[in-house]
Amino acid sequence: MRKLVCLAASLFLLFSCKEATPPQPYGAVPSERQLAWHQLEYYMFVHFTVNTFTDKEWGYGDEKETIFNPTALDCRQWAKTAKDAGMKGIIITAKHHDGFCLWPSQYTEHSVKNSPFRDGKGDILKELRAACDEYGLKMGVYLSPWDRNSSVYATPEYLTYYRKQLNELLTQYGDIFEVWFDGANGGDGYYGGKRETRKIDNKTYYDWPNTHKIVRKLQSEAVMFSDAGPDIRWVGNESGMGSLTNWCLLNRDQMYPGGDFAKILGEGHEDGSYWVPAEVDVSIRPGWFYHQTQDSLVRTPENLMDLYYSSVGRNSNLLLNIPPDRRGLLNERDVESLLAFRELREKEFSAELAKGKKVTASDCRGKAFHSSNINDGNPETYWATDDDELTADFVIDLGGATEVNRILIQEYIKLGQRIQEFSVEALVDGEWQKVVDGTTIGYKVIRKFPVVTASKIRVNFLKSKACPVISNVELFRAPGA
Ligand code: FUL
Repeated sequence: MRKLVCLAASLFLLFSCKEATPPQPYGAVPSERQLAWHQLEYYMFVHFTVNTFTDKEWGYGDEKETIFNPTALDCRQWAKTAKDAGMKGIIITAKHHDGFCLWPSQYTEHSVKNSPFRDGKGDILKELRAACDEYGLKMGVYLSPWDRNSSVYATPEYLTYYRKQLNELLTQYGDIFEVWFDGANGGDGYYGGKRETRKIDNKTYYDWPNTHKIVRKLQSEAVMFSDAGPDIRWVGNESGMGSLTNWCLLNRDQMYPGGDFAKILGEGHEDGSYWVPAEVDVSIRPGWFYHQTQDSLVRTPENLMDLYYSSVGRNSNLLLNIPPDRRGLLNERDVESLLAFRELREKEFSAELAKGKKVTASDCRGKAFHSSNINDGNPETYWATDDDELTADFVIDLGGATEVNRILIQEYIKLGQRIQEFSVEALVDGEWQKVVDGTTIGYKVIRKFPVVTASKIRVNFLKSKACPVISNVELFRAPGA
């Protein structure tokens, strides 16, 4: 009898659902290039330079080009590993703080062209491009603004040099998906033999707006990363921790790379006027560059899984650094851990339980926005409530007692990031039990909870800036408790 009443109620809701117009976007929304970036989720960082051969993290800038001598460099091995690991691209340190260039820049002698690598005829960017194309990966570049080798660093002339190098990178190596602007600057360096400390004003020296224009002009689809965007922001730490509350929004106008903003960058700004989502950059080893002494300290697959939850699971992308060793290869230990992490991830998310199950909601904006859109596998359809319904819930009927311990939720971010507070409950033996308390959602959140044997799962949107707009919900029974 109870079942019949429920069926009648849901049929009533379905047919009472009216024709309606879509919700208006709320606040800042992502650009096309940002939407494409969100979907990448997980990609590789490659830190490689003279440091690999001097065992340093920050080269001083006085390293002889001749020390750069990888004996078996193979970008195809990097790309194959990235592909096998389930990553979508590779971002390479074309030039780190030491100023040594992995491509034969025509504007400096401090590059591969004066090293024994490929008898001075080598170009790692070119080799990486070919490897990324072969494996269907995107390619990005890191070009350190701080240059401890350049004699003109800290003068206006350096800016011209920096931009010419950027120009080389953005015109000679095909499509670039992300340009990484690092904010680090420690002051002292070789600087063409002066060996002194050079202070610059992070806010004004680099004239970022005009550098950004170069990127937009030469690679209109590339996103730009820095502490302050303009497209993608640093998450504020290098330990792999995205923030549980994570707005894709930022008041970036007063911010700049190298400023003191780490505390703000995790959460972003709830009232931010620009869409600037967070990227979690973290290394598989304690250092960013390869050091043999750290061979025993490679993150385990389980640890990488934790990183995945604290990055991709918290509305951020994961940029995981795998530093090549002195051979120019990703070390066997790192590769093994990466591939085992992929297997773990596949097992973790292999049993999806929500797809095709009946979903009923407290409110329906109209037929096109019915709650059945949240588990139809189509990211372009979504459930939305009426404009004035800022609190709402939906219930997924699992069709019988089912073990579940993970939930994945996505907002339809083309219409902005709206949810401020949500909770998840499970119906266990006829009683609703709360399993998750949450704040923001955004592109994606994945939350763990102890296994419950539930017949239904209810997601409550408790506070929202504008009517909830949800494109996808998935439930899993991951191995373990
Ligand atoms: C930092 C740099 O100083 C590190 O060496 C590394 O490149 C990291 C990704 O960014 O700011």
